Amino acid sequence: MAEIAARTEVGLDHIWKEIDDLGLQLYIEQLDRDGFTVIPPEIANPNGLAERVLEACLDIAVRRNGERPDLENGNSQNPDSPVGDSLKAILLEDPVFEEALMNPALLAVSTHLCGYDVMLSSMNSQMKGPSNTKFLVHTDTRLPSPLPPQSLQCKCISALTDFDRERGCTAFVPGSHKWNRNPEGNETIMGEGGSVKTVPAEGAAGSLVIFHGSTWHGAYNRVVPGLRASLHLLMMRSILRMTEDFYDRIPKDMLERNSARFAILTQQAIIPAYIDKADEHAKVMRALKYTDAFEKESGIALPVKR
Ligand SMILES: O=C(O)CCC(=O)C(=O)O
Ligand SMILES: [Fe+2]
Repeated sequence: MAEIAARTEVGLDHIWKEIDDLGLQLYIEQLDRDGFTVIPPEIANPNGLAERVLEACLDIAVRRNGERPDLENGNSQNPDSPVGDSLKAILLEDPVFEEALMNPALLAVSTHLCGYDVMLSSMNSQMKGPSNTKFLVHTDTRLPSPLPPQSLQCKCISALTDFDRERGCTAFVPGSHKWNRNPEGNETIMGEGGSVKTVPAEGAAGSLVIFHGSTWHGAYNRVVPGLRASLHLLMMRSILRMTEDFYDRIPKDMLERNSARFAILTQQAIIPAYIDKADEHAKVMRALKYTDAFEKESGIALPVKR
């Protein structure tokens, strides 16, 4: 039964071709088995993307906080936070973030998990220094248990500096995405006093960590000097409410220099709540403009035209 349902899923042939072309088969297998995967820089870091993203993030930190983070020896400004310091809402600040969103490996794997109507919900950068505060194990799907088996959303974490356990990388409970529930009690605690066994998502700078919305995860404390830098993209199915608002906020020239898929990814084809029939009509027509352009560009019909 599941196989028949899967074959009728929109764009399935396209996505398998993308996965094959990019050499991602093994990583998709790991993702489906363990709930997470780490794609190496050879595939996930075209044209030194991560290095350029890191530079742009450091520049934003200077603009916003007046100080350039010291990756070698610095501390978080917020050392009690397990996530360190966040730079939020950065997509519009530098064209390199458009490239980070359009990274073919990121899109292929996000589409495998969430379908061709997947959208960018938020993009932020994190810089984390040494800390003792425990990062609690959680899922990113903000629903009470039981969680649905399909991924409602997925998180893509681009490692901008090396990721390993002592440098405070992301931690996963392999296979937990199949348990369809959130961790509870001491399942949320890693290490002493906890009952979950986590594994580190290790990889050189330029690697891309991607995980299913129901995968239990947290992060290890950094125990060596300096900062771990990462870029986090939350990708969500289009029926959900997005974290950041890109609707009608993407400049025309940005839409023009990118593909029709970029407009879908940046929420241009959503239909926000309407107040009357005329408003509904206007919003549907606006959405259709972007949906049609995408369908023409890709030959892929989006699942629902609302
Ligand atoms: O910082 C990390 O490695 C994980 C953070 C996290 O929980 C997330 O981005 O969903
Ligand atoms: Fe998370």
